[in-house]
Amino acid sequence: MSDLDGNSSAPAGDAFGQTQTLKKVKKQKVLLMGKSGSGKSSMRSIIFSNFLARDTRRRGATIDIDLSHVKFLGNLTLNLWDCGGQEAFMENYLSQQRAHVFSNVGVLIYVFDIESRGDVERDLATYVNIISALVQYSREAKVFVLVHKMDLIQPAMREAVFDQRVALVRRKTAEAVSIVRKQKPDASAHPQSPPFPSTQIPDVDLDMQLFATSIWDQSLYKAWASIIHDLVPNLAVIETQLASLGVAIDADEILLFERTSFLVVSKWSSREGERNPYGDRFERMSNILKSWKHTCSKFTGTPRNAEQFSDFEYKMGPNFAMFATKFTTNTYILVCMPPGEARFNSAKLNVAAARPWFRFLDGPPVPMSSSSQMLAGGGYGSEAAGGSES
Ligand SMILES: Nc1nc2c(ncn2[C@@H]2O[C@H](COP(=O)(O)OP(=O)(O)OP(=O)(O)O)[C@@H](O)[C@H]2O)c(=O)[nH]1
Ligand SMILES: [Mg+2]
Repeated sequence: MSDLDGNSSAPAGDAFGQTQTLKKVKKQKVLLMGKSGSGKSSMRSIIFSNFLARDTRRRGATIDIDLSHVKFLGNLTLNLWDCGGQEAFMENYLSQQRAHVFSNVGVLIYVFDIESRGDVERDLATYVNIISALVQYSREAKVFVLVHKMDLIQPAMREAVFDQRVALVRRKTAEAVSIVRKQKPDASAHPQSPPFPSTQIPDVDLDMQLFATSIWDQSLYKAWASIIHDLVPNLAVIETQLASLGVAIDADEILLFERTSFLVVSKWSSREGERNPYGDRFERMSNILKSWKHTCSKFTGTPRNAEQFSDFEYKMGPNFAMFATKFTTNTYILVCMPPGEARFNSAKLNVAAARPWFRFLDGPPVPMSSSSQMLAGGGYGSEAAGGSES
């Protein structure tokens, strides 16, 4: 089976012997836009190319569009369009390249530099033009607005500054959408959509989320994990299987990370885990494990993109225990649980035994009988490129 975007699906068995339809391949066009210097390329290189935040100071401005294909898990490819934000380029995207840039977009990420004093009006005007073009050519696209460089705002002021910007952006978005609503529908702008009668107004209510971000803390991971979350194929299957594993090993919490970006793909919490008062613990773990990976690379002399650790254990006396371990080719898994040596060791063995049920994360589904044989043979698939920019 395949749809218009070249995405395809196939039936496959799950951990519990049921047949589910697993999507094989999904490609998503992701536009990264915003004014020059707002921090687009910096965040992209930190999340997907293992840059440190301080390395980004040396980055030059992006010329025109920097197109990269990010393989995220085995079955999701992000076609990331990092669009240089200098005015001449922006004008060009909105005029000559309009159809080329704004057609078939799955996600638009618009980055506002919160520190761009004086330029706010101009930035907002550009944003309105971008939203209008997006709605014209890809009215189903999701929009993520990142209010970025929040580290430059005094901590006590951050919430108020963010709320103020959110209100402004929401108002401008509504304005942009209403302008498009008033325009005569142009069926040629949506070659894949059925043409609508000229009296019928297309539904252009935007699916939009806003985040306060900075490359200097975990907020970047929260925003990008949300962006990725809805794009990951087979999420329901992942969630069900993670929950079954969590219950089987009596864990408090399980996190599944993509191996290069360390973004949280999925998570499960027990009732006890849900009582944890630290709401930002998931993105904090992404940040901590990625920093630890960088430290490993520094002390072992291996390249930052190479695999650096297979196992990380932490036992906090009578409070809790956790381990993070290489799981499938494209993922790491983190398990947090009550203390106890026997429980800990048995959980590690069970996580290893559960690997075949998550093989679909690495690519096209394989029949469960053949993946079980692989486990019996001691091998676990071949290492494939995944989760990194090309
Ligand atoms: N303080 C602070 N600086 C940041 C942050 N993110 C990026 N920067 C800095 O902003 C500068 C510009 O970043 P870029 O990523 O090149 O900006 P860009 O949006 O790609 O710019 P163009 O390619 O010209 O469109 C760099 O010096 C970064 O180090 C942030 O969260 N906080
Ligand atoms: Mg750039």
